[in-house]
Amino acid sequence: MPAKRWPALAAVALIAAPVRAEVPVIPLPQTAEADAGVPGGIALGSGTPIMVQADDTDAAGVADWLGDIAHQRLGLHFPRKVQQVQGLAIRFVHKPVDSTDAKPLGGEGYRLDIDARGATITAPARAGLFYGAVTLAQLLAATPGQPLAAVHITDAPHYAWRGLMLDSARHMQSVPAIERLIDLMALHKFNRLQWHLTDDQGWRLQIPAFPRLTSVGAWRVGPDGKRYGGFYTQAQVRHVVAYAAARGITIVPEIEMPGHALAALRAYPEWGFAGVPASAQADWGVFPSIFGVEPVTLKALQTVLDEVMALFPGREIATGGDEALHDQWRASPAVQARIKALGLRDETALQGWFAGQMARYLAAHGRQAIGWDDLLAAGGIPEGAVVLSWHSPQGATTALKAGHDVVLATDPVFYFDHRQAPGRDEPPGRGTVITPADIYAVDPGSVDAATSGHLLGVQGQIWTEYVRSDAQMLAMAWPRAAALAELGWTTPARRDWTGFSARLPAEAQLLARWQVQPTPGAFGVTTAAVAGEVPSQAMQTCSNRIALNLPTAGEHPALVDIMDRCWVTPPVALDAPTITVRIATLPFNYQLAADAKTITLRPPVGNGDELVVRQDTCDGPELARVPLDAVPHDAVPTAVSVPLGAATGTHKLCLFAASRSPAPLWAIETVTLP
Ligand code: TNX
Repeated sequence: MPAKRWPALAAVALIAAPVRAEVPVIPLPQTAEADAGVPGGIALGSGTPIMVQADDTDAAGVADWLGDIAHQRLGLHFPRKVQQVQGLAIRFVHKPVDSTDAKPLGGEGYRLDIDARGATITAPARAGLFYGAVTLAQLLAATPGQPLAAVHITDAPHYAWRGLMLDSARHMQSVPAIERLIDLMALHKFNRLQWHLTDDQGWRLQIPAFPRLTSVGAWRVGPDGKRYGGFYTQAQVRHVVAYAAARGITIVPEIEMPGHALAALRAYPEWGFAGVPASAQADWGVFPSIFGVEPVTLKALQTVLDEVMALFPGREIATGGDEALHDQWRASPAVQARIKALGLRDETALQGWFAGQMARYLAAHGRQAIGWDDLLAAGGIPEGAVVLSWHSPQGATTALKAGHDVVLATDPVFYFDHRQAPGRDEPPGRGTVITPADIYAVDPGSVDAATSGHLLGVQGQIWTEYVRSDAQMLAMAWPRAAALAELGWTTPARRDWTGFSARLPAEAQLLARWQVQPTPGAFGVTTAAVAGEVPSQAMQTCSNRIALNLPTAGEHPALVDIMDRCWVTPPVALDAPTITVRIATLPFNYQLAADAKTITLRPPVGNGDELVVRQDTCDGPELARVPLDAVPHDAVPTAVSVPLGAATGTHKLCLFAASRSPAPLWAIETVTLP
């Protein structure tokens, strides 16, 4: 035996240890070994053929994709060949990968060899062939026109579920923008797009069985008094589904129930209870509206699911389940009778029962329900359903312990509606600053210790209350989704922020080629401060409860806590100054349910609303109190002069709007010192 081993050991001693290669690819491949055999690199350029084996339709589809993006985005022409090519070529080899790894590569795994023969992508399945092509595309995009360094990459994902969620209900996006999002997701090896198609503000999916869902439910009058809306036709949906499938992405449609149902209930009031006043239709937040539980309503929703299943071939169908208020169920004698008849404990258990009805219906049709982790409280995650945990890590751990499959969709860190940087140039969004580094710092595996459930992966949510354009939607997602992609794909041992940030310049170039314009702060660029000017984004909100970076009719958004219109500046030098406060009135259009009672209102002394300035803290000495009567109610920031009397020294200032009502919503844009 020992004698036989000798040759092998000698061979090992003669071959140089593999050199880990730095590759400008996000998410980082699991292994990349430099190949010193081709010092000048490999010139793959226009004229290099792409070779697929005859009859390999999977490889042919992937080759089409690679050829198209090389042509459209990189200006390279790779002719397609099916016959053998002897020289330099891009080759697709559809067969199991000989991996030296103990763990065999699954269907999404691939090997990419860049060497004297060109680029060879070997994978057992279409998904792997596609990801090999994606890695090659990123390498080509990183050094356009230059030879590629020889490298051998073996790669496979850490998690099975690498998702984004797009809210097309609050604001909708054009089909080309959704397809651009899909392009970029594919380029970062995402494989799920949860498409949030219904919510209180709009029903966006054409359902021929119930035409009013779109003729009525797709339209509303927004806070600006303008009619807003639209929907996706079945033909458009089929197009998007096929477009995504060609790029390895399964669309997971989401039909919200039983809450977030106002748009459907405006269309079919008989499916629920008393509606909300027309003026409330402009609101964001959590509405009391909820579907009823009569058999006719459940049947109608299952008919909707029939149409959904016909459009979306993927296994998972999301049925919402978040933020359902039970007041209307509590107040309804019919619902109460139903709870009794079903032998249920209460409304919470009824929501669990409701979710179970839908999950069983989907399961009977070979599909799998997905729901938000609010359902845990309902004791009602139906067996076999996947849990989307936005209350993670706690929600995730509870669900995992109960044996469920879980996708981490944690708020706020995986919520891409938050602003990305503290600067005033960021577009509107929610107020917590979530940077790519914040996302990268999450360790998804930490929730999975010692549970019988299964962490499927990670998902980033693009909620769109404040995302009013296609361009902003893409800019909210990227580059943050690149950080998330790496959490989903790359093994924890391979991840490090320094390495990731070294790859961000290549990422920025990639985004530019795909016409995404990131926000100024997303890559850490800060705009120079204007002397003496303190924008709201540079102040603390006093209680930081629901801080939003809201659009004004001025040049910049204003950061305001809708639960307490009160700000504290950084320390500023005072010398009996008169400061200028630019302040605007914004619509107060929020459904806050029971939380509405907890809004902090600081009463004025006079009849009208007032701006109050105090020294150091909000209970400190009062420096000024000026009426706000002259400020027009039109969202245009208006300059108000505030003399601070005899104040001297360096102090923080607390500024708040004193008022008796939550409306209008006072929002400070800037404070300027002389
Ligand atoms: C909560 S998270 C929601 C959404 C909102 C989001 C941002 C979750 C499952 N529901 O309805 O869009 O916060 O405001």
